[in-house]
Amino acid sequence: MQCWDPRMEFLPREDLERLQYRLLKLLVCRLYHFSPFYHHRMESARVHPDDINTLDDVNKLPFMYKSDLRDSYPDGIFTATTEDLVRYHVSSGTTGKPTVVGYTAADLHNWTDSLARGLSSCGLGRGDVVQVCYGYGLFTGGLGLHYGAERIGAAVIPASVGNTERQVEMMQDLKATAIACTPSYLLHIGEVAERMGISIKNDTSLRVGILGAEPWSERMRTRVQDWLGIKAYDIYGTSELSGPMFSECSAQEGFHVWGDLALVEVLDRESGEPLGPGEEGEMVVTMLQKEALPMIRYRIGDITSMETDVCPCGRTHPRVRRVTGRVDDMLIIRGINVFPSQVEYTLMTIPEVGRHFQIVVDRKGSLDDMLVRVEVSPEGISDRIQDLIKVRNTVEQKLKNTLNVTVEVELVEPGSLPRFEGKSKRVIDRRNL
Ligand code: DLL
Repeated sequence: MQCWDPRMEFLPREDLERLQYRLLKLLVCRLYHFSPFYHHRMESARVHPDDINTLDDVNKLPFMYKSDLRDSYPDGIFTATTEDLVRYHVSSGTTGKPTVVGYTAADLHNWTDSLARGLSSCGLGRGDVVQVCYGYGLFTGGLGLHYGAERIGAAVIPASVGNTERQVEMMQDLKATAIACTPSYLLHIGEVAERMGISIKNDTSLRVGILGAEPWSERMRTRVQDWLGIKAYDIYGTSELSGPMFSECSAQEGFHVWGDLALVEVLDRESGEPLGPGEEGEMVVTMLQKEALPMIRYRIGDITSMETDVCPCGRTHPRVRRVTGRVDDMLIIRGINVFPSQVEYTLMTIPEVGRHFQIVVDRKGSLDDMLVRVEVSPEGISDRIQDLIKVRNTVEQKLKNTLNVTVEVELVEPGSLPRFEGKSKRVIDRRNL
């Protein structure tokens, strides 16, 4: 089995928890005494470093939110001086001011190491050729995966996004064995390859996909693996935590959150109470070793559940299940909560439905109206109107059963919906326009 840091990855659980407690205590002491922001936060929450005496005491600490980063734009809550910084990344700021993340050399080292562990646990190493098709630049995906893949001794193709035909040529010519990109971009690359007369499964050396930066479903994994002949692994992260950090291992049963670097909690969204293994709630992360921008109990807003048993691969670090969406991705349709990931999961169970869909939400009179446009798959194509009506009715019925809300379905031609090179935008909500 490939493994980057066996001593740490297989550390007995009690030792790991002891280490986490020590790191937490150290972090809290450092921030309380040296950072005016964290000092004030802890004082307001009436918590002192002396109150942190077990790992569970983490729940005495106040939460942090994205707004803390925005309000302190660009570097108001950094805990390292500019002399100690070696990199910045900046988030796109689609919902307001951008957020800036600074890194010291040690931060970059740990970030890269977390990726080296993840990539090795997906079976990659020396001799592999990793085509990195996440955006390079201010987005963390490109550079993050680039350095992670280099650290394990793989050869990197820093392809970034776009110029998709060229991507396919490079994949063939340089015999890429792995690709790192968003799941939506991989779908696009697969289709472009087919139009070029190239089957990724039969005509390339690709065997691994490191796919993340947006939600994708288990059903989509099955489809992508069957179609492209690869093993598709989920990778998760956010710029505030460093970037892509936590990926699945060969077991493909959720991503490992490296416990020496991060303490993860899954909490009930309303009460803030901790949830048990398998219970779905909001992920909250404390970065235990970050120097420039430590995050304490950061409420990322992502929804998932945690597994605390030891992974079938033997690694002892906690695992987090697929992120099904963000709290703010949730659509409320006539009072019912709907996640786009539920729509994807349901659609991917229907063979007549292709790989692409779009959700359009509008208001008709005083009622919310949800339309799901789906591309038909080759199995679903027919010139008999009755066949198409049957497919549409099946899709409507299955969506209604899953979502508990009636939605209208429109079948559209293969290739007619937008394709994405980075994160996909599958929801158009016209209610607030
Ligand atoms: O998307 C970092 C990244 C790059 C992760 C490459 C994986 C691969 P941000 O742009 O800050 O950072 O967006 C972070 O994207 O809070 C989630 O809502 C979503 N997200 C990231 N990975 C996944 C995933 C990067 N595997 C936000 N599944 C997060 C579901 C994901 N959602």
